[in-house]
Amino acid sequence: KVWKEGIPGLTQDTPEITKSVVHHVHTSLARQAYNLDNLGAYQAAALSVRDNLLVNWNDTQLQYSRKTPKRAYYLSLEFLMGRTLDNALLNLGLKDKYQDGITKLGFNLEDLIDQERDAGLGNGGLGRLAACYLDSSASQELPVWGYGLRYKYGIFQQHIGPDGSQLEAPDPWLEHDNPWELARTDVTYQIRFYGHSERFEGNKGIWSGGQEVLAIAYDVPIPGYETKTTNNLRLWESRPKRGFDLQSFNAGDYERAVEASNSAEAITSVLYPNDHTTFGKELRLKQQYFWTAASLADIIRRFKNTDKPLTEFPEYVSIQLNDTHPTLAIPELMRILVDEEDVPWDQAWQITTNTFFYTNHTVLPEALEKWPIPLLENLLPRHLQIIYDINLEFLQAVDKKFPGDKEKLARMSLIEEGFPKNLRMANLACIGSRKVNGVAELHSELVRETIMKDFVDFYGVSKFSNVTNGITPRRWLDQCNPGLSNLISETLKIPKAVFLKDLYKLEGLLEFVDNPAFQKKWAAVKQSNKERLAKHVEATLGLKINTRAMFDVQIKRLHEYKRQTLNIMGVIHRYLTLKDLSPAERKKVNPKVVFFAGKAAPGYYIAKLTIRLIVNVARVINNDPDTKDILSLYFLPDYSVSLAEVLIPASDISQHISTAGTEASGTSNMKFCLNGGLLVGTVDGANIEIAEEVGESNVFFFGHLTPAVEDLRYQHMYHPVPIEQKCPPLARVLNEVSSGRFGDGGVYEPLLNTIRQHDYYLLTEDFDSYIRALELVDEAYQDRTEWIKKSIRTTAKMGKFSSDRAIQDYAQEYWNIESTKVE
Ligand code: 26R
Repeated sequence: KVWKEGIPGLTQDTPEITKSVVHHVHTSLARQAYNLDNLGAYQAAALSVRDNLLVNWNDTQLQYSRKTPKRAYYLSLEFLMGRTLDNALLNLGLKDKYQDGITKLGFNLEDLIDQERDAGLGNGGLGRLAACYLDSSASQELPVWGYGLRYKYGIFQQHIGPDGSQLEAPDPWLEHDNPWELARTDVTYQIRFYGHSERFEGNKGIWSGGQEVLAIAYDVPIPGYETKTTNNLRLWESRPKRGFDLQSFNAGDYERAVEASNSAEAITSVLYPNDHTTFGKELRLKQQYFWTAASLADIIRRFKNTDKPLTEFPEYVSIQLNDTHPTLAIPELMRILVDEEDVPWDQAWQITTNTFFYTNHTVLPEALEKWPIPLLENLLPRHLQIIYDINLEFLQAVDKKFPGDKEKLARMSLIEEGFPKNLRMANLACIGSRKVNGVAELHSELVRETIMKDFVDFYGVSKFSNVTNGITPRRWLDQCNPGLSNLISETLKIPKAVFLKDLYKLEGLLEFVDNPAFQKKWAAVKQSNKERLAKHVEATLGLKINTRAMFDVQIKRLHEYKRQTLNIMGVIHRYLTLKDLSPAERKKVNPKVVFFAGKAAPGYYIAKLTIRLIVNVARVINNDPDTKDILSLYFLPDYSVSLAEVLIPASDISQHISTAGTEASGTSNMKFCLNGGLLVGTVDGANIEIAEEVGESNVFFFGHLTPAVEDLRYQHMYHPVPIEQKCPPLARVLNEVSSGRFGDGGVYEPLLNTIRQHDYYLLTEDFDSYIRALELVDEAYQDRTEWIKKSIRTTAKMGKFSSDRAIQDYAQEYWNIESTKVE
């Protein structure tokens, strides 16, 4: 009884809230009101909100342990969470109350929200998807936990140097205490590396020796929207097993002793900033094993607490592999079952293949993970034996089904022949999983027809399906665009919570498409979001932006396949065209502002050169008195989730212009449309499904289709046509760049040559139709009322793209889990 009375409840009234914030100022921060700055006030407010999250977190976890529902675990090397305070307040339904309390304390809640640093533990789409999926799982009361790494440094900070190049700086996001995590120093596991493996009968083995590293759990509460359910994201930190190696220390080798401790800490020190190019670095492989081994040990320990036999493991546990990064979980589970739990090999394989599910996020060949066998042999000797045993059995089965097809065996083998041999992670993920999925219809089809073709023949097509990606409407509508969210609620006469939990409800807006008063309000929200962005850019970069212009936005990682180059060549083309006009003709042109943002992998030379070109083109055209009122260009540095939250609601049109068949899905396309922005895009990824929903007349499509791409590439290879012949307007643009119109032309030659020579991403093939599509955008924007109607229709038809729908699909068709109400 004494215990029960001591358990804290939720802090829900304004007086309680102010009391709790002041309490944290005095105790947790040991500060006082008179010298409290915004940062201190943010920290105290965050701790107060955290108290509320933990009340719900405790109840949720207690419920899970008591009722032992089947659970799902989302293994992702990246969780791109962004900021937490605003989102936590919205999900708890306490934003107004805290606003009130914070005001009473003499602060402004929005200022405090701005103090928070982004948790940038991801590169781009894959990491942000994981974050949206956690929000949707908790919001739908599903027992789902995330497992990842607690990187000391997240995605690097991007600066622009004097010559316009990207410069990278570390992201010390944990510099001030992180109020959103709890260190669980009692939840630790020892993770082995190196050493040697002995084999015994029945495929058993013993792995010993080598080096052991400690994994420490940090828990991040994940609140659902308008529910008590508060799930968990468990992030692992690596530490040396003993402060340092005592043996070396006693032997007088202090340096070596500290070295070992440094190498243990190095494992979770930094997020790898490559996206779509593999590097084969040992430290990355160590990260992957460290994280999968700690997560599995934790999952198995939790399962064992239920006293159920291991044969029932798949009845209680589903594990989703976010891309191939966690694939070592497959041989690791086999190792635990066979070597440590004495489960017979065949039974262990049954358990394993009923537990895992694998999502593929890209078909680009350079992004398919492969690990050199010698590296594995040294780092994880026992796992390599297990992998060879899995492979042998698998290839025997393939040979039985397709006798004598040596080439098929070579393609399907887990091992790629060569010097060195390589382990193909996608093949291992596929054969070790119950199901494999792509992230949009077209992409899933490409998975079945290209990288997984042989596996479809072997297993049958039903193992390979699709779950189209989604985004959480809580963050990507209500939080980033409260004006629009309020307008929708007021128009449909339903509380926000109704459409934020069932996004199909937005269809109600269709009734108001032709209502002039509503159109006016719709346009006013967009306008105020453009002004909010302009204010942000002025405050951070000191630049003044014309908010009466059309805002055209391309924000995503820099990559050749995403074709930011096509966009910048289009901008230059527009600039040259405007220069050719007479002053009188120019007066008639609608002004346009083009925004770019995005990071390039630090070693990706061509992508970095593209940034440099964009920045230097901006410097010229923004200062040209002939055109600066009708065309301007900005590269906003250090793209992040928080910057996206300001940019997306302000966009009139956004660009999703990958070469057909290369962008698996894209998710920002959905975010723009949800916020009433229109798309110009290729027939690729989720663009296709968006157009299916909103109608093709509301999307500006251009470019060749996927089936044509292969043929065109073949032609470029064997029957090249000079660019002057193939695409004269683009040739002119390239020549202007070469000739130094935007600063030293020679610098850009390597970038220009990618287009002139192989043009792998087919800019010369799509340029004309791209320019034509942008002209159609201009024409459509002239008729502002028609444009607003398109915008309303687009938002109204975004129901499908809620991550709630995607998570329901995983829960029902893959994980077989059900929601449980937390009392
Ligand atoms: C192996 C390593 C270098 C690596 C490869 C690829 C690391 C990270 C990636 C990122 C990939 C997998 C990624 O982010 N893919 C994106 O996933 C999004 C969510 O499904 C899609 O919307 C997007 O189209 C796709 O590019």
